[in-house]
Amino acid sequence: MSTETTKSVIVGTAGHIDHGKSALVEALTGTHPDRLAEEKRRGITIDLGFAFLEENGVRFGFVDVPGHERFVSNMLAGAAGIDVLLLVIAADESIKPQTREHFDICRLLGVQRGVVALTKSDLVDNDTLELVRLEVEEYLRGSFLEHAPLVPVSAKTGAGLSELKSALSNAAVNAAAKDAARHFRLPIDRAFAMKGFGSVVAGTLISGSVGAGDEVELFPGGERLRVRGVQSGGKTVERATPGQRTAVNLAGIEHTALKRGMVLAAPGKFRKTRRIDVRLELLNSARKMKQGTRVHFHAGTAETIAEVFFHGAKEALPGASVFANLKLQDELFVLAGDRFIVRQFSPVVTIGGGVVVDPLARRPMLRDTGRVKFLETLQRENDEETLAAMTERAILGLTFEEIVARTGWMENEIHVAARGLSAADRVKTVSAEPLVLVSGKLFEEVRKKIVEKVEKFQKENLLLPGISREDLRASLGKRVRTETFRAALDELVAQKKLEAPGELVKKAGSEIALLPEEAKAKEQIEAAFASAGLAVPSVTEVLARLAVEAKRAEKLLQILLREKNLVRVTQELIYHRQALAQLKEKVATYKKTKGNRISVLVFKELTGITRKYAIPLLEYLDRERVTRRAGDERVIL
Ligand SMILES: Nc1nc2c(ncn2[C@@H]2O[C@H](COP(=O)(O)OP(=O)(O)O)[C@@H](O)[C@H]2O)c(=O)[nH]1
Ligand SMILES: [Mg+2]
Repeated sequence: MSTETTKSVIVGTAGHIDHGKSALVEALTGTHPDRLAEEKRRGITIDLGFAFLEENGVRFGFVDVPGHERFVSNMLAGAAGIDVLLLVIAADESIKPQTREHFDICRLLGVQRGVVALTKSDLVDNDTLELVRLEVEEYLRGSFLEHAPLVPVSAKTGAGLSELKSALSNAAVNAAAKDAARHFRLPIDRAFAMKGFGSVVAGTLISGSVGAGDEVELFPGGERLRVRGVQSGGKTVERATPGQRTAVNLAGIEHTALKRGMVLAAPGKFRKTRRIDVRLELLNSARKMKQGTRVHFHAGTAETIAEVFFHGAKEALPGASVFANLKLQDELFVLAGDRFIVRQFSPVVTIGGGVVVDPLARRPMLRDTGRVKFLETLQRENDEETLAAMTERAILGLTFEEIVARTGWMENEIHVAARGLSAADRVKTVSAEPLVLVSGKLFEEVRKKIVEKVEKFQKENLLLPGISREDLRASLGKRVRTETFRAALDELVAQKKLEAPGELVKKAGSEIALLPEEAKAKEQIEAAFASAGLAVPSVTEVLARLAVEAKRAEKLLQILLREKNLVRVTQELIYHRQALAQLKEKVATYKKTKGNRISVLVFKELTGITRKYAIPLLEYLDRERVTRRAGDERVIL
């Protein structure tokens, strides 16, 4: 191990009450971990205690837990972040109920390594010690502690302490370091006020880093808070990195609004949840669990009640490992990969635990037959497979934000996975920035729908040149994202299946086919307005003179308007494009020769029209920003 980088490791005690956990922590660190007056008076640990030790280049943070069965929920809050388990078994009592329960919990929480301390070795003779050693070895066979060192110690005489320290150091070397480069997450296990500082929260920093000046988000409430200062391992630091007990001084919030179970996290990235899909493992000692069973649920430092629904099964037998959907009574913040513990509703004993597979799950539905396969894919933890499976099931497509909230991945991880899938044509990137992914199947459906809608529209509106983009978009409904629509349309245009001139979309190569009498009528309409100049005839009058019936005449007029050869100035007044262009020229010439102000009267003289036409035309010029109204006059712009 390099000497310049100090490794930070959390050691958590576990074991039955009175087996000497707290005394051992004191013997190792010099700090007695019991903090509360009641704990000192009664001589038992009620809540979590903390102590620090630097040894062999490792910064140890000790979390000492209560052994009493009534305080297992406090124990759970402390067990959440531990790297190395210090399993404490008194040599004069051997394995007792909370030895088993705490050990089950640590195993279910995925703790990977640890050391066993056979405490109170001063109270027993060698034969007893050997007997206990054999019992413990037998008990741990097949578990993650099978090959862990068993160290006899005495907090009273100091025997075995240096062996225990080196055993802990060895375990620390092999402990996987928590990653400071990931998103910041600190499950809170304590909140208090400190004189002169204000609100402080503390917990084991499990991921990312935090420093003074950072903005953080408080879950589940979502409050954005500013970090005033940070302590790590009991010392003030610029930034706290993972694997240490971390205290964060927060601005802008009362300490009474903060409590155990809340989480501080990187702001704006995550979502709280009430429905999670999990892999649930039942202990052999548990009872058979039925659909809808209520259990106590613990994740990180949080605790709530959960209702259990099995995917693809009606019940789970002791020792089983199954996929389940948990409906949580309170909203929590968990990420995929987080471990949890479930305890029987009553009497309260630990019955199982597992790992969160999808933190933002939908409620279980019978017709959702693909869910188990989906969860199996997620559990394999291959980024590309996970992203492909998530995209497959996203009926609206998947946004960058959703991916972060569901996976906790970093930006570059998401982009790498998305690029890989796009290149292999397994998902469609319909927008690169911000990233939006849809499945190939969904994209093809949208393409197909677009072509169908355009064809249907053109069939029903033979005299119209195409459907407007807006109408086409609306015809697809809300279940198609705008990004998906745009990408699909662009692709259809690029492949020359559709054309999209201006605001119109039409089949490639389609032209309006007019019958000879329609073509003639269309010319007549245009000519009527072209020859009228500014004193235009009424629309009804023009259309009535044609040889085609009213409905077709109206459509021909629409074509001329769409082609912009005719322009609607008001509901009643339609002008030919040329007449309006000439008018604008006249006004421009007037400005050059006579100045930039013109009254209605002068405008009427200039154009030779009556008030009936003059006012709407001036308003039209205002809208076109050729003129601007100023009292009774117009300013020519
Ligand atoms: N003789 C002896 N007594 C011990 C030793 N360690 C702890 N004790 C005593 O055992 C009792 C329980 O210890 P404590 O650390 O509070 O146990 P915890 O409940 O596991 O934290 C206390 O009275 C301690 O003084 C030891 O190594 N030798
Ligand atoms: Mg204790």
